[in-house]
Amino acid sequence: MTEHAVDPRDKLLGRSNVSATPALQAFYAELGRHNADAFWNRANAIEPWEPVTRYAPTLWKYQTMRSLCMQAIDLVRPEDAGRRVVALLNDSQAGRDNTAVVGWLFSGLQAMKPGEITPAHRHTASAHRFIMEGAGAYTVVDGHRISLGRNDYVLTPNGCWHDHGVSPDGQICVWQDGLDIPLMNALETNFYAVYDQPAQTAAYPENDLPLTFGGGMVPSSAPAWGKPYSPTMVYRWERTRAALQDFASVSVPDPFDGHIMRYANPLTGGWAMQTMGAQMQMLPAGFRGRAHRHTGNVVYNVAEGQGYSIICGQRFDWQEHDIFCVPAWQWHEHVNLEPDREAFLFSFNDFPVMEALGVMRSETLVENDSHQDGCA
Ligand code: 1HN
Repeated sequence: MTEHAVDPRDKLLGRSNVSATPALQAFYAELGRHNADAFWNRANAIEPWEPVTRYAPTLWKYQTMRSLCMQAIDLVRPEDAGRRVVALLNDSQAGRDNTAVVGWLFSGLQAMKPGEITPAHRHTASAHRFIMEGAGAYTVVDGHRISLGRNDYVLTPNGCWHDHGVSPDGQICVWQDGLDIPLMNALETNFYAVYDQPAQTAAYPENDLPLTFGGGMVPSSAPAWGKPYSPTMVYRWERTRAALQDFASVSVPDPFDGHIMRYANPLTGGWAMQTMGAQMQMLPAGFRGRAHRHTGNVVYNVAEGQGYSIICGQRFDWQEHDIFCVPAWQWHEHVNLEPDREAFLFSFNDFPVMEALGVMRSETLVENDSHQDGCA
C-alpha cells in the first residue's frame, strides 16, 4: 500500500488531514497502550482511491518450469511430498508470504510418472486443474474416476475427497493446479483431512459425470444433483475448442478478449465452482486486443498459439503452456502474433468471489489515456 504517496485528492474534505501536535502525540501514545489508534492516522492508507494490488504481473516460461518439474520427479516421491507440486510464487513479497500466484489464488505445476499416485485427501480449499502434457492421467473425485487429457479442465470442488494418478502404461504428466488456498487461509476457514486408504476405489463407471452431463443435456431420469458445483466435472479440450470456434463463426470478437467463454455449470449457466471460475478465450489470427482492467485476479495458461500481453505497460511474450498473471485492477491487453492461426488462452480467476460480494468492476482505456495509471 502506498502509504506515503502524496495525492492531491487527500487534501479534500472527507480525507484525513490532521497535523500532529505534542498533545496529539501524547494522545496517540495513550491510545496505543489500550490497543487502539486514531483512525485518521490510518484512514488514507487503508482506503486507497482505487484498488492497490500487492502483486506483480509475472510470467513462467513452460520450458523452464517443465525442466524444474522433471528435476522434482527425480528428487522426491509423491507419497513423501503429499503432492509433488512446484508452487508458482508471484514475483512480490506478498506472493512469497502468502504462497500465492496472484491475489488470493494459489497455483502450482504437478508432475507425475506412470504408476504414481497422489494420496487421497480433502480440504476446504477448492481446486481445479488444467492438463498440460502426458498420457494416462486420471483423478478420482468423491468416488468418480475421470480420465484426463491435454488441455482438459477438471474440478475438485471444496470438501471432495480426491486422489490422482498416472496409469502404469501412461507417460509423464504435468498439469497446472489452481486453488483458493490463500483465500481460505485469509478467511481462517481451511480444514484438511487424509483418507483412510492411499486411494479411493471408483464407485461409479469411469467418466460417468462428464458422460452424463457433458453434452449440454440433463437426463430426465437423473436424481436432482443438489450440489453447488457443476456436475460435468471435466471439460474436454476438443469440445471446448469446438465451442469457441462455433461461437466465433456467428459473432464478432470482443475488443478486449476476442471470443471468450466460461466453463459453465450446465444446470445454472454460472461458474462451475463457487469460489473460482475458469474461461477459455480464442484470439483470432493477428488479433490485437484493446486494454482494459477489472477487479479480480486472473492466471492464464496458453493452450495454443503464441503472442504477447502488455500488463501494466510491461510486455510478456508467451507461447504454448506458458503461464502469466494479471493482478487486480491492472491494465492488460492481449495480442496474437500469428497472422494465420488462432491463439487459445485458458485462464482461471476469483471472479465468482468478486461477483458474490458485489465488487466486480471494470474499466476500458479511454483513447490517449496512459496505460500506467493504477499500476503497482
Ligand atoms: C492439492 O490438494 C493438490 O490434490 C495439489 O493435487 C496442489 C496445493 C495446495 C493445497 C492443496 C492436489 C495443492 C493442493
